[in-house]
Amino acid sequence: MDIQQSLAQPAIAPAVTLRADYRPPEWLVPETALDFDLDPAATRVRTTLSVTRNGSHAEPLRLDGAGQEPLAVKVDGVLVNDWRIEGEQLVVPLAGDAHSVETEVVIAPDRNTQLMGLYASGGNLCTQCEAEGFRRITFFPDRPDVLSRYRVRMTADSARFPILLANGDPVAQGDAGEGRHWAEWNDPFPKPSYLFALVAGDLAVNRGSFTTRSGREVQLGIWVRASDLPRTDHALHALKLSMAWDERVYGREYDLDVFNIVAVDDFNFGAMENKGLNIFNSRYILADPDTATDYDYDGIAAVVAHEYFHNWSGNRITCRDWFQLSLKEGFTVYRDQGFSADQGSPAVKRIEDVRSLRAAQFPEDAGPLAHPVRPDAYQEISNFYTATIYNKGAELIRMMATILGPQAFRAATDLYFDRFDGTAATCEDFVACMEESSGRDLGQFRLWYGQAGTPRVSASVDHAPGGGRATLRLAQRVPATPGQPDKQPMVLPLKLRLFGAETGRPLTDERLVLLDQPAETVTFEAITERPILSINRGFSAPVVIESDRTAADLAFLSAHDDDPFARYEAMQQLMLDTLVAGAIEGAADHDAVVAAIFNTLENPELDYAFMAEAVLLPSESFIGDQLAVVDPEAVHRARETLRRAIGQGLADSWRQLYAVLQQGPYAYTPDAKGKRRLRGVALGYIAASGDADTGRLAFRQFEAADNMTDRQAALTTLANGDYAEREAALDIFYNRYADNSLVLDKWFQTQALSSRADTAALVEQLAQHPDFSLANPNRARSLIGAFGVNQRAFHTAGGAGYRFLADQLIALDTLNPQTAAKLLPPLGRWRRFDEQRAALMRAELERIVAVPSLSKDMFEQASKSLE
Ligand code: 0A1
Ligand code: ZN
Repeated sequence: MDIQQSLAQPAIAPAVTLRADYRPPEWLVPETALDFDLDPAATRVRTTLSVTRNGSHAEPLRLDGAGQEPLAVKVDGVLVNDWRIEGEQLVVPLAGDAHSVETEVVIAPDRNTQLMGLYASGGNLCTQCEAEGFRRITFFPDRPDVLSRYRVRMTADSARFPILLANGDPVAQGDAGEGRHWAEWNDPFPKPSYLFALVAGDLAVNRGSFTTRSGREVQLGIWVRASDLPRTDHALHALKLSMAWDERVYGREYDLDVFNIVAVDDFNFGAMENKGLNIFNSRYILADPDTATDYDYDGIAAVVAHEYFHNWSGNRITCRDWFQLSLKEGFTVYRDQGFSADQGSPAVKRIEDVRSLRAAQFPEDAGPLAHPVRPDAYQEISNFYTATIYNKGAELIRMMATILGPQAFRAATDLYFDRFDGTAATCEDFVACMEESSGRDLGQFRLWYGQAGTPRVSASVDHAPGGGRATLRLAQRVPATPGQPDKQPMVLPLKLRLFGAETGRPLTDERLVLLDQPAETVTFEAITERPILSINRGFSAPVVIESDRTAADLAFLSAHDDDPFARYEAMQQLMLDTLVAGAIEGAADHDAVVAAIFNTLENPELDYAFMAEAVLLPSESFIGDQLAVVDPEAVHRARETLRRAIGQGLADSWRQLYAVLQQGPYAYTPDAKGKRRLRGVALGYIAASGDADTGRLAFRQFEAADNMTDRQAALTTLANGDYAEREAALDIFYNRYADNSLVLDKWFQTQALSSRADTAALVEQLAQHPDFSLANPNRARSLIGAFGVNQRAFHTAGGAGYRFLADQLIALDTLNPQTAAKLLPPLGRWRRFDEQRAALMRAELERIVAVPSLSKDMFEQASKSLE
């Protein structure tokens, strides 16, 4: 009955699914009718499938389940008993080529701690079916290439669940007697089971409408608990902007009469694109100036857009199998990045996206969990919702757009949407459309889908003094990754330009070089002064550039490059070189960095948001990634020393900026956001200078702030230091927001990310705090997830941080394997550390793998991390 809610079997050599084993489904399911008798303790699900044999074969119908026993099985309306359970599948022999098959099960949403399938959150009922959650609701061929039309009937207690929502359009509703009511929804678009959704609850709605360019009026609704209603306007606005943007930029219109979004507090990921009924983690819906930062506002708009864009890139055209996940995710991330770029500064957006690629995807690609954008094998598909599938996948689309150019790319996406509408497609289908529409050969480009690892490109320019020709030597190397020892050269689209070292003028136009050989030279004529190379402009390829540019050349580019990304990048490289020298040698010359920052702050042509990005130092983890063996304390010292030099060397500039950037009442405009961001950076550098008034200054900002961005910036500064005001600020913040779980997450996270020496001990204490709970994924991530990426704290000598993380993951795995497995990767980076740390980290991984009845999610991640 409800044994389906118990967790996975002991993780002894879980089965591996191979991409090469793909076979079309044996049975199709053109129509699905679901009848839910909803109750948190025992929900009865009656399912009627119309099934048709696909091709000529004699195989029985196989329906996926997750441990549940069918209470009854009917074929063409008649009870049968010749069915059997094989593994987790219900197998029903069928004589003809078309039948109706009915099943009935009872499930227990209130015992569902995995948050997959039908579960309870905040007293409401909701679903999450991607990737394989639908089988936890009912028996079904739970694979993305079985597309079905769904009709859903829900009956529930009228007082507890006054609102009943499902995919598609509402059809009818009525009274069911005995205090219960019912509603029926119909989705006319065939869809895979992972896009199924229902919500039952006591919800209030912020309604809007959008008229599509062909004149269809769409009713929009953002559904939340009544007290959260005032915090839904930003999401609703972002939804309307997204709908207009997709029409304008991709020619894609919405296709149903209603589009609903529901926010829930307990959610494993960010949000889910269920057809016509998106379900969101509330952190990506709820915002007002008092509780959400500018970063949160931007994240909400991006995720609302992402899920909305999936209606075409994901729902109308879905994935044939889960190995094709990046078909919908990489493309949709690329689309949401374009949307966000158009709302504000494209340069700043690109910098942010590259920063997160480097923070999450590069280490993944360099570690034990590296996998291609189109993987070849998995044990648990939930483990493949990764930065590689999403963010590197988006970079692949971006490179194709760069190679084709904007018009040809748009023509190619039109072809793709037209040709594959209503089908389950592959990454190959997408690339073939790019090729066919543009006439370009993308044969070698396809290696990007199959080869893991971040390519490294070396670049150096020769120029004889007084001579007219410059020669650029390029070479590429793709590092070995698990299961892929040898790599072939890839196609790397590199945008580049030369600048004159003497005049500061560009010496060439921007060129797009497609590096597709192991090594190549590019020549430039009529170069009359020493050239300085600007390469990978706009981050045109997701690679690491190794160049011999000096500190002086990088400082020059940081001041003169006309590509804003390249300018930022030159500054980052200059900082990184200085920090790496500091970490390895214990000291470094800081003057070039300080001077370059000064020039950036003094440049009247730059906007504040860009300045803020450009003057921020690379993170400790990213500095660590550049070292042969990471020494977390040396990295921390080098970074703090440089921060102090910048703080002290430019003390007047920071003070002046801090005063000048103070604003009147809060506004959410690009200019106001930029000012807040740069002022926050200035406060950080004032603190780094060590001036005695820092605590007072930060506390004053903390108290005077009329918005969360300023308040959180001040709190972060205080939490990182040893100020008298530190405890008071943390207490005030906690008490002020004690009933707002999203803000309490910030309270936990800010402390877990602290750069103080005692953070590891503090995090252990916070895990005992009455407000800490592993049952809520946001809360678990805010403490455990943040701690894992705090390089200094997590790697505190002695291994207490490793033990703590492993303890938490083992506990969390019994509740929610998916969320637990996502937090494991920091332990898998043991190869990057000294022997002592590596041994301690391995020991914790071994302890995890040895846990009896470990989930297959955790088993896969932990065992691969040990290899
Ligand atoms: N398709 C969603 C991501 C997602 C994946 C799995 C989930 O289940 C726990 C939830 C959401 C997206 O790309 O937004
Ligand atoms: Zn997505």
